[in-house]
Amino acid sequence: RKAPSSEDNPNHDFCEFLMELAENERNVNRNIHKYNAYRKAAASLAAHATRIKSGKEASKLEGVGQKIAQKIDEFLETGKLAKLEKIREDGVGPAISTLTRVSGIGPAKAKELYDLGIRTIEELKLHENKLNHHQRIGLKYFEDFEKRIPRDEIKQVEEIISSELTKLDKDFQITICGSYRRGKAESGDMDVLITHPNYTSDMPKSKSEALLKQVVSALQKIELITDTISVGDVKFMGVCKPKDTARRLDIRVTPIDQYFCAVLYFTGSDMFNKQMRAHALQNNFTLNEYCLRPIGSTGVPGAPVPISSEKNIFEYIDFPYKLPEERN
Ligand code: DCP
Ligand code: MG
Ligand code: MN
Repeated sequence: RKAPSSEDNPNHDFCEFLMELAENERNVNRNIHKYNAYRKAAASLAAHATRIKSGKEASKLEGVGQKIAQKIDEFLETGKLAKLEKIREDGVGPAISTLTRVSGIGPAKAKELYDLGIRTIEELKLHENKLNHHQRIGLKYFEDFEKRIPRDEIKQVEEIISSELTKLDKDFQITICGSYRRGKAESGDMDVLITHPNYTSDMPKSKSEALLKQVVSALQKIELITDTISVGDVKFMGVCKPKDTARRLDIRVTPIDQYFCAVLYFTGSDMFNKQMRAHALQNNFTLNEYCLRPIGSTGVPGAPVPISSEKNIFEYIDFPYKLPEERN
């Protein structure tokens, strides 16, 4: 599937205005239904191989209803959308979109800041006291976090982490997940999954917490990790700086017997995960980042089924196997 804004998508201008309308629904009106509806229509148009010539033609696509068809006609006739012009002029949506570019700032927080008169990143820098720890780090590295991470750099970090962990214990296993595992040329952050054969799900969470601490400390020591946003018993969120640019780094620890469900979840994409979980439910299974469980006739999930590979999860729920590259 092509990205809605990709230049080689013959309908990219329609997709762009739909995505802008979507953002506005989420950020200003807090209407997730309309947000999803616009995004779905944009995805349909992006998947369509030829240039759409009218609203009527567009309305044949999945997720494109009468209202969106009218907007396509208006855009084809006038080259713009009155609704969008108004949104841009009003300025609330664009200001909120700007503020939500800071890691840790969601639409609600952005609206709160907007109501305090803060409109731009420059103005936000004068009001750091309004931000929590995560948001301050987001602001501190604002420019760096906007930069995409090339595959090569992630590969180098993988090698560094792998060699550090081997020094701690040769049995540590690491897998870089997220968009990197899906084969993307560039990623927004690095998603590192760690497991160890001696750590199983029947052990207390303190075991996971200790492993995570050990890993994070080692990476701080070599000055790869520079900041911690948050750290719990299974998840670290923070910052690493392999070269000149600071990068967002997520680390998860999983028990060895939950590794395949963890790797599947952490590889994503988030849309793919939603699809696959819905498919699992249709086949009377419940799937999450920990395990796959059959749902009995009473509607209660049973014990987790044993899983021998990622593919095995697809087999249980009768879902055609997809390579990581195909999970977008
Ligand atoms: N994930 C999910 N649902 C969420 C957030 C994450 O299922 N709400 C899963 C699927 C994601 C994976 O975790 O692919 C990693 O999350 P990221 O936010 O790092 O997303 P990606 O790695 O897919 O993309 P990016 O390149 O932007 O980091
Ligand atoms: Mg990622
Ligand atoms: Mn991530």
